[in-house]
Amino acid sequence: MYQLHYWPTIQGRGEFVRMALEYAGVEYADVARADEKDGGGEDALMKAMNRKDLVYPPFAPPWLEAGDMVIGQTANILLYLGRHHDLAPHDEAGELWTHQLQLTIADFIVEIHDVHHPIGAGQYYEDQLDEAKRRAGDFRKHRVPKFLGYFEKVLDRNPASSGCLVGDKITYADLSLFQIVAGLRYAFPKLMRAIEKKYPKVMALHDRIEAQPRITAYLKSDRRIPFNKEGIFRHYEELDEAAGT
Ligand SMILES: N[C@@H](CCC(=O)N[C@@H](CS)C(=O)NCC(=O)O)C(=O)O
Repeated sequence: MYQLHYWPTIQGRGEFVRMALEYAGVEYADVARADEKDGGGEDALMKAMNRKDLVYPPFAPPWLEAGDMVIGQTANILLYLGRHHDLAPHDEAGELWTHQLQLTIADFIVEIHDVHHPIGAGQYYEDQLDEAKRRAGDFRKHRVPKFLGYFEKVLDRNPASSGCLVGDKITYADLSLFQIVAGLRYAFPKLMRAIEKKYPKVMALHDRIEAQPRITAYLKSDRRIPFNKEGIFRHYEELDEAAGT
């Protein structure tokens, strides 16, 4: 059985892996989410991170333990899951294209995070509020349209015209794009209400993923951690407007 190692109280980057595991119907242990008495909790994650016996140590959570392998980097974990659970095409070009889309999503995730922490991830939000406001204006005006516009274009150009990003089947990249839309709606509700209609294919893909039976069940379950102010997607009233500056 797979062991997912990630922070126990946030969706964060771990959620992109959880979405793939849940959609594939794969059994996994979300290690740090177990009770402390059963070896879970943040301490367990810290302990796992400080393991001295790992010859190939991951840089940061999430990582996935699959048999003897310890696989770090969200996009790399998804590359692995895509291959083993039919969540991506099996030909080289299709596999790389899906991975490329995921790496672009990874870039977007960094920018989404940096809106509320533009100066330092380890510093309090309140201590970088002015910079966060400036960053948020630029993010809303330039970066959200650029990324969402890109994915709309990819959906539009998919030769299979399937409504999915790659070929005619749901891949982990589609699951990740769902999570991006869900997160942006939570963090920037005013902005999203104002701009969503410009990206009809992205929004339709979100709805289609949400309606997949295993995903619907997962989203209703207590395995899905609610969005909160510690994750990557954070709702701060002062960072959300219908437009950018
Ligand atoms: N590029 C890595 C980034 C991993 C990462 O930044 N993880 C965060 C949690 S979402 C973390 O714990 N970072 C600790 C740090 O950067 O010091 C990935 O996509 O998995």
